[in-house]
Amino acid sequence: MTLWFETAFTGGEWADDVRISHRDGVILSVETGVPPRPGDERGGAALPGLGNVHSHAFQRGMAGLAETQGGSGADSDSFWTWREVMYRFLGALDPDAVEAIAALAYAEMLEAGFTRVGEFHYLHHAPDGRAYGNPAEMACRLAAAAADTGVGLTLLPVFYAHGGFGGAPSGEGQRRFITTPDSFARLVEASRAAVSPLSDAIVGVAPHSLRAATPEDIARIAPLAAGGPVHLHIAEQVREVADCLAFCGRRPVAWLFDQVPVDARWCLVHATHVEPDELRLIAASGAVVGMCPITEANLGDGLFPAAAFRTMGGWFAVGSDSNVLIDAAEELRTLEYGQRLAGRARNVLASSARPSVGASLFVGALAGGAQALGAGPATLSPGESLDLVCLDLGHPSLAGRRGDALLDSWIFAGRTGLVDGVWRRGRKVVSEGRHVRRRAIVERYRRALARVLGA
Ligand code: NGQ
Ligand code: ZN
Repeated sequence: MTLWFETAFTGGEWADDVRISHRDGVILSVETGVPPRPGDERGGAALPGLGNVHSHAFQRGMAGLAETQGGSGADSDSFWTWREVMYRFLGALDPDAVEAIAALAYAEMLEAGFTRVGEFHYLHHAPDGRAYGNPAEMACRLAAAAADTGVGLTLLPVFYAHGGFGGAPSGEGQRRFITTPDSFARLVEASRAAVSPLSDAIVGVAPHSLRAATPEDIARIAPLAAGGPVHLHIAEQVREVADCLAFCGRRPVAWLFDQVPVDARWCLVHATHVEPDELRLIAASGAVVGMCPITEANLGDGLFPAAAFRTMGGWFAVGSDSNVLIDAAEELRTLEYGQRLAGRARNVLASSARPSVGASLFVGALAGGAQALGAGPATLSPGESLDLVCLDLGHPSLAGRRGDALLDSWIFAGRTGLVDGVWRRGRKVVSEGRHVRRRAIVERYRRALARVLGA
């Protein structure tokens, strides 16, 4: 069906009275300044769908369950104790539960305005650490959740071999993640088969971190991406930086660039603790920094120097990571607010070329997200996938707004209900703010969680 919008952010700019036709999930034509024709489906403000570059879908199932103090006082809780809670939770997950949880996470992503997800997938094996009959069984379940919800999937099978720098042995809690370079190559092959039923899935690879993969491992496995994206967690916690310095005398980002060629196919997830010379290395490489502001706040990671990085022309994107709360606008808002609080300033991540903070954040994350996910340029233009988010112009938060003010008001002043319809690959998957399969997906999720949590 042909779509017509009162206004649309087609590429970097706005146009009014926009008519978009499509076939087989791809945009055929975009006309501007034209009235709707009978039979057109009408909407308010159309935006290209945003990429969510970093998700561990299964962690959606434990959202809110790691917010109680474990020992005595705030000092007893850290990223590392959170990780223990997370490992205990994943110990109880079977493939059915993973599929059910991922379907809810992906439905919520679409409802929030994310149309493609980078799934950083490391929960490969059975609870006893043995591979499933199909080594990509879990990847099949993630693909099924993507098919069920319609979200675009960039699957990033994770290589995880060690428990710390220098190839330190992995722990019990990590046995579901572990592969060798050889078994990982088979897993990537099986992952390609797992996503083959999806029309436009992309497969990359993800060495988990410099703790879990040595530079030699990374050099061996990065080519398995075969031109697709390469993602890596890096420098998220100060302890990780200290351990890296103790091991090799270099900081994580500096060491990575010493050891491995990093280019625009790479996404460095977090990169929180970086010095100016490391920032310059990242910016010059064209790699995308995948910030996950809500999760980074939740885990007490620290703040990436995003303002300085933008000044250097660095590429960035956002990810929902732990999925403790899935909301595209809130990721962008949290990103800007972190910079404001740290710098005691206002309107930080904008420029004289684009003074609107909301538009600067959105345009930046759109371009960086598409690049990091190996997808098309995320514009509403002929030949591109019809991945489109429509904001409700009747919502009070958008009253009287036009142009970039729509993005500012969505991101900074929106509560719920601003995202109205979402189309993914030409299919309407969110209507009146709700995923079209929400009821069934929630029902299955509730059953799975009752089983997993023993409630
Ligand atoms: C993960 N998540 O793999 O889920 C990690 C925690 C780790 C984040 N870093 C585990 N946010 O880094 O070892
Ligand atoms: Zn992560």
